[in-house]
Amino acid sequence: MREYFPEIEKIVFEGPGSKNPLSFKHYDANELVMGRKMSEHLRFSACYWHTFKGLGSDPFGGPTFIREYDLAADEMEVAENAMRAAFEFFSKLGIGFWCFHDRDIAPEADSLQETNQRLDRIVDLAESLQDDTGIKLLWGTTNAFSHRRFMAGAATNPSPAIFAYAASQVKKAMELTHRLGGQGYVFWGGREGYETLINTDMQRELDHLGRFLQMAVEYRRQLGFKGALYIEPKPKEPTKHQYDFDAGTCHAFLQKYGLMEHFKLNIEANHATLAGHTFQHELAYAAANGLLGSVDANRGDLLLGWDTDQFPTDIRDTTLAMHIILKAGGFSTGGLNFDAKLRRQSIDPVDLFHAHIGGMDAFARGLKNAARMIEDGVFTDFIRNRYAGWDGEFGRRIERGDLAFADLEKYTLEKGEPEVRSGRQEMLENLLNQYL
Ligand code: XUL
Ligand code: CO
Repeated sequence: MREYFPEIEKIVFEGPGSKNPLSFKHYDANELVMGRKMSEHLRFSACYWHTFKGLGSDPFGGPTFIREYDLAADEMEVAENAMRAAFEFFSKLGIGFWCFHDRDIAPEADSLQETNQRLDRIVDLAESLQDDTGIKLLWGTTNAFSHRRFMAGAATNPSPAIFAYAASQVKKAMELTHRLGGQGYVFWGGREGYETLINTDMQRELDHLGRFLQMAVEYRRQLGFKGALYIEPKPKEPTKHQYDFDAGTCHAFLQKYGLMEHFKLNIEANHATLAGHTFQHELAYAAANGLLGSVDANRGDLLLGWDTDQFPTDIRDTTLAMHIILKAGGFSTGGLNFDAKLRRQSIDPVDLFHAHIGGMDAFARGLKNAARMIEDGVFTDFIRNRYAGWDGEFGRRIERGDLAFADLEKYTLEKGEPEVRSGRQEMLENLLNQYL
């Protein structure tokens, strides 16, 4: 069979002392961390769109990457070659999962019928490649944002016909995800937002989005799809304001439309920072509200205000993220999907390997650091002690709802000025650095 990465051997763990750039220094799939294999904790996934369909273009220039699998004349042959190249890549990298949008794996044809037939054909191939390699689908999703019909949104489009088109697309993509044994299905509101309120009925659009997702829940039940449904928050880009702004906004939305028990969140690092939060904040908010589902692992750039989707390399970030994920009990259906792309000048296929190896090693270090932080218990103990007053009788009575304002006033008049304590931030920051 034709190879698309002939110069690359299977990437193996060689340890931190290795000088071989095409090896893992920290990610050892079978190493046990807190009693569980690293591969099971981290559940790494590669994404189809950036890794195989992103070709280095930016708003100022076209593609810079030339890929072997793109060279066939027929577009379906290109699609099949790309799928074979993808599975060769996943196998050589030793990554257990992948993710796709419907339109990444098969190009759109002139009618929905024909597009769906193309999808069936390509999913036949994906299914057999999954069977051959044991690589699994982390989640599937729909691209209802690139085609011009979706310029004013999909589920939030002013036109019910476009809402229906998007629903038809999601229905098909859910079926394909189910067929491929996908462990989840993502809703990222590509253009579910607005450019200006002068032409937008926000209340109506939000109600439509709520109804759309209720229909997705109904269809999940009908299909017998057992995978999780996720919303992926993002505050802006491509629209000026995206309705799924951040974890908090999605939480309110899910509650309003009766969707809390059906959805979790797919938290993306660069979307968190675009929303003015840290990656850690979004994970912590999701975990605190039972919404932590999956992660799109990447990073932004402090000096650029857009979604640069770079591969994660910052050990502090991966450590703090894994600390929250481990404390929340780890992933079940979710995982760490590299929703990240090569820089425009990284034109060689080998750059794809360097990028993923770096991301996997960065999260492996994060995992090991976070496990030590949890095993040593210093941060947990500090936080427990900081709130210890709430474990006493008085604190418990407030939490239980036994006391009212008048009782608290009486307590305060009796006890006088309360004691204050240092938050010890600098000491804890120094301590954190000892784990990195
Ligand atoms: C866009 C983004 C998407 C979703 C899937 O910013 O993150 O690729 O992850 O549609
Ligand atoms: Co994403």
